[in-house]
Order: sequence, then structure tokens, then C-alpha cells
Amino acid sequence: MSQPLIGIIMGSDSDLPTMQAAIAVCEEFGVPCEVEIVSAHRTPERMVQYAKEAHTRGLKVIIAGAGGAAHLPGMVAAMTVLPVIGVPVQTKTLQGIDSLYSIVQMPAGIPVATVAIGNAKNAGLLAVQILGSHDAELFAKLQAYRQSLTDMVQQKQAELGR
Ligand code: RP5
Repeated sequence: MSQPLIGIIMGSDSDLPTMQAAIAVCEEFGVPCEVEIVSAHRTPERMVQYAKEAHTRGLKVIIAGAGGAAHLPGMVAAMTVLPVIGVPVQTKTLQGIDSLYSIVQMPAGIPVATVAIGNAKNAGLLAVQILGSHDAELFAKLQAYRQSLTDMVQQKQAELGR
């Protein structure tokens, strides 16, 4: 196994179905990632240790998903200068608005790059783009991916025949 470059963490195993999309992006682009359950509330000491040691283990970016009182991304960001991408997980009671507000409203000085509710795919892509900014091979793969999106739209347009 290669050294993980992206750490994908989540508050509960119930977040895993959402976070699978970020894992899939890492696999698609061949970027090694690790996946861990780290809860800000249920395992606070583990969270502190994870955040403080992440850079010493070679991680370059952390993706953190949580729902409800979603403190995990912000607390991890407070304890590392690695880039942290937050994924608000959709909740049953408030549809993820609670998660979004908990993650996005960080005080100046401690950024969390927050994606849309449930959009772990974009979190994965952003993490890969951060790595691709200084990795020519990965950069080229990302450009090819974008071209595939353009091609797909053009194909749909052609199918419309208008
Ligand atoms: C948060 O509480 C987790 O991130 C999860 O989204 C939510 C509910 O957790 P479970 O009760 O399903 O374990 O900490």
C-alpha cells in the first residue's frame, strides 16, 4: 500500500454512504487515501491526535464529513495547517442545513473549504486538485477529466439534434 496523501474522516459510520464518493474520486485518480471514523464528540481525544499528527504521517489534505452539530471539520482545521475540506452530511431532521451552517461559518483565520450538502465528490476532486497543483501527471489527469465533462455535454447536445 502506498503512503496515504488524503485523509478522509467522518464523524460516524452512518456518514460512510455519503463519503464513498470522495473515496471513489481518490481511487479514480490513483491517489492513495485513508478512511477513518473520527468523532469530535464521541472520540474527542482521537480527533486531537489525528489532527495534530496528520502532517507527520505524510497526509497533504484532509476531507472531513459530519452531520448535525458538525464540529469535526472545524475542530480538525483548528489543530492543523493542512488544508481541510468539509462535507456537510444530510440529516433527517434539518436536511443538512444544520451540518452546512456548522461547517461553513468558520472564524477568520481558520478556513474550512466547504462543499455543498452531501457533495463528497467535489470534496474528493478539490483534494486531488490541491495535490495536482504540484504534480504534473495528476494535473494532466484532471484536465482530461474536465474535457470528458465537456465532451459529455456536447454529446448530449448532439443527441438532442437541435
Ligand atoms: C455526527 O452525528 C456524525 O457525523 C453523523 O452525521 C451524525 C449522526 O451520527 P450517528 O448517530 O448516525 O452515529 O457526529
